[in-house]
Parts: sequence; structure tokens; C-alpha cells
Amino acid sequence: MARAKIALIGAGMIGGTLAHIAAREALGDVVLFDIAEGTPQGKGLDIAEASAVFGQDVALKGANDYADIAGADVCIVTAGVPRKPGMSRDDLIGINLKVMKAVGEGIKQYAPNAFVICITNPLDAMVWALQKFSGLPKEKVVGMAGVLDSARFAYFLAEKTGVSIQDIHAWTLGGHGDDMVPMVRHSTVGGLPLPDAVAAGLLTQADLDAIVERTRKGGGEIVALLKTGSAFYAPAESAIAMARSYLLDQKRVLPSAVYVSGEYGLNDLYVGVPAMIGANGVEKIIEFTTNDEEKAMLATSVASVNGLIEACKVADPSLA
Ligand code: A3D
Repeated sequence: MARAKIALIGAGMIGGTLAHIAAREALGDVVLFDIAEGTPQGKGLDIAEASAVFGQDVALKGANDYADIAGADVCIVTAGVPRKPGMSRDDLIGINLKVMKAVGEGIKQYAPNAFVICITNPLDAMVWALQKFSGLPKEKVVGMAGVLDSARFAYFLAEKTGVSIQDIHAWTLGGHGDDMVPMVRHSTVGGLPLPDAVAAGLLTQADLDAIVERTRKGGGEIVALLKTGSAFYAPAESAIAMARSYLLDQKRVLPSAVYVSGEYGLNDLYVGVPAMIGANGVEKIIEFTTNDEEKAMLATSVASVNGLIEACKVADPSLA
């Protein structure tokens, strides 16, 4: 059987890391596409040379022409600009919306059957716009944010409790902004929901509150440290988990920005919810029970996402 073809639209920090991981685990042949000349070719060649050491038979190619993504099974989109210190994700709309238009048209023309994972910020609005610009089915266009935000939540819980990261399951829902919703009652340490983990003395309520806050600001913490860009290792790992679930029909339930039609009482937007990803793309949305407090937090987060979508419609009236 032919190897899968993975097109990485954007060959910057996340794009290069995606290429490295995809090649190392032989998830498929990789095309790195970017408007910058030389960068995708250089990164592709560097990783191809590394394949002689890590021993996988995969092809890597750098490209500046959308024709090279033809027939891709998966497209992962990181094209655009990342945050600098002092910027919010929302400050990126002006530039990145134009980029999504070009990318959406390229995917529509050359890879209309692909499963598309958007990472470009502000995430929930950009994936919404990318789906519109590409015209691909909504279940085949998703955004990566929840896997990353939940990974940060899980890591902070592991660090505080000393429990193996493998035995922690953490969930964040809502938009990918500072008002995201870490789901405390649905997240577990060693099988214990977090309120029970506090009662059992694995961490204090103050620890938990601080971890929730740190999770919400997790992206900004890395931006402040790096100074020249935003996180890339954990975002790349997170998108690969989503691509793997699609390519291998794993049907993993991963918090993802997906198009909602009535789930959680929400309609006609992309927002982070637990989604089962398999060979057909988003195959099911899992609805957690939500109490009044969680509903209110979700409503605040959704209001932010809707605000970004409205800003996109103003910036590009063809989206209205
Ligand atoms: P960076 O290293 O700057 O790479 C972006 C690449 O996009 C550069 O190589 C550019 O040349 C390229 N590019 C710009 N315009 C175009 C275009 N029109 N067509 C093709 N390529 C283009 O950024 P990065 O890889 O660190 O981050 C990429 C995006 O991901 C940014 O928007 C970040 O804000 C976002 N991001 C999202 C998350 C989420 O969890 C959602 C996390 C981290 C970063």
C-alpha cells in the first residue's frame, strides 16, 4: 500500500517539528510548503539526511508551489505569523486571515480529499475561516488547540502530584484563549476526578486553582520565555496525535476545535470539544455533563470566539 502523504503548509518552527516527528515515526511522506524560498527545501533535506540515521524509508520534499501538495491525505496548517511578547492571539487576525484565504484556495484546488488540521492563531476563528475558504466538508477540517491545552494541564498536574503523566487525563474545552475551560470535574489523576484528588490529599485546592490559571496562560508563559515566537514542540506533538488518529483510524477522543451543530447547545462555530477522530474525520462529538459553573465558563469562552468570527467577517466580507 502506498504511504500516506502529509502536507505541512507552513515550514516554520511548528512545521519543521511536525516534519521531523512525522518522518521519525514514518507516518507518511512529507511535503513542506512555505512562501519562503529555501526554508522548506532546507528543512526537508536536513530531515531526509537524518532518516539515514533514524532508519525510516520516507520521502521529504520542500515546496513553494501548491501543486506539490496534490493528493495529500493530511494537511497541517501553520502558515502565518506567531505571537511576540505583549501580543494576544487575537492581534494576529489581520495578517493570518489573508494567509488562510490563500491556503484554503490551495487546499481546495490540490488536496480536496485531505483531513485538514489548522494550528494558525487565533485558532478557533482561523479554522472557521479556513473551512469556508477551502469549501472542504466540516468533518474534515479541524483545529488543534485542546490537545495542547490539555497536555499543559496534565503536565502541571503530574509535576505537582508526582503521579506518572501516563495516569493523568486532563481536558480543556472552549476556545483557545485565556478564557478556555479546564474541566476540573472530568480530569483525573490516577483515576480520581480532581475534586476527589484534592480530598485524597494528592494536591491542595490552592494548587489546583493555580494550575488551572497556569494552564489558561500556558501559551503566554512560553512566549514570554522564548521572546522570539511561540511554543512549537508541544503544538507539533499535539497535531501529530490528531493526524495519527485519522490516518490509522484510531478513533481517539481528542479535545479539538470542531464545527458544532447543536452539541453543548452551540451552533455554527468552531470551538474546542471532545471529538472522536477516525478515518472519516470527526466521527462523533462527545458531550460531557456540564454544571452551571462550567456552562457559564463555556459561554464566556464561546462569546470570545464569536467576537473573533465577527472580526473576520468585517475584515473579509466574503465570509459574512
Ligand atoms: P513560524 O515559525 O513563524 O512559521 C510560520 C511559517 O508560515 C513561516 O515559515 C512563514 O514563512 C510561513 N508563511 C507565512 N505566510 C504564508 C503563506 N501565505 N503561505 C505559506 N506559508 C506562509 O510560526 P510557528 O510555526 O511558531 O507558528 C505557526 C502558527 O501557529 C502561528 O500562527 C502561531 O500563533 C500558531 N500556534 C498555535 C498554537 C495552538 O495551540 C493553536 C500553538 C502555537 C502556535
